[in-house]
Amino acid sequence: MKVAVNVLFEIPIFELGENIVWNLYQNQNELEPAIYYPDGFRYYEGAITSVEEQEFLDFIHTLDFFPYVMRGQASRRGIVRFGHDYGPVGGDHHTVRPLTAELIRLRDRAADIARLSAKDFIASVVTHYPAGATIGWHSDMTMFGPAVFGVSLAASCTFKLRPKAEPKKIYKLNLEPRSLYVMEGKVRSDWEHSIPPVKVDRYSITYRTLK
Ligand SMILES: O=C(O)CCC(=O)C(=O)O
Repeated sequence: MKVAVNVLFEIPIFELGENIVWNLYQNQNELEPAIYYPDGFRYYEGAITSVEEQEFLDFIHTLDFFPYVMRGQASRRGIVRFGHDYGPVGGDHHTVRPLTAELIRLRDRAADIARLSAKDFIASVVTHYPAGATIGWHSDMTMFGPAVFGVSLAASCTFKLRPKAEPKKIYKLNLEPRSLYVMEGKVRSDWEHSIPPVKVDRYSITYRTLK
């Protein structure tokens, strides 16, 4: 498994349009590029195997997704919440089930990799992004605790991050299927994230604690 080092980055390397892209790959030795992430962001490729991914996808395909509604507008992405009910999905309220055995297994695996306390992550959201679906700029609700983690399934996507104080400074990375990311500290409190339109079906499973 490729474990990324979590270090503060400092140097904008190149610019794309009006956005300064802070995606830094700085060769510190010739074999392993050092990857610089925003403070509090951690990324682990290969957190689960392809066989496990397929098992989780089989489980996911049994779920009924609700379109996420934001300010009266149904988005293309669908969600299913587990473990904690924090209100209607836009207009559509649905029953929130306890975390299933599959979700607990994935949570425990991911928390072990990320050295987080698995049992504290009582809220989970499974999100389906069909081709063209996005998630706009946001940071996770303040009712949730200081660490959030997510596992990506089925396809990669671009993941964008920007400091709330400097929204034009956008940091981009690729989230690979079967990878795990963690957001805590500054990237959780002082940054926003978004996903531009995905090309093909992608799923994510996000876990949160409550304050
Ligand atoms: O799909 C993802 O990995 C991101 C999910 C997300 O940002 C959210 O649920 O708030």
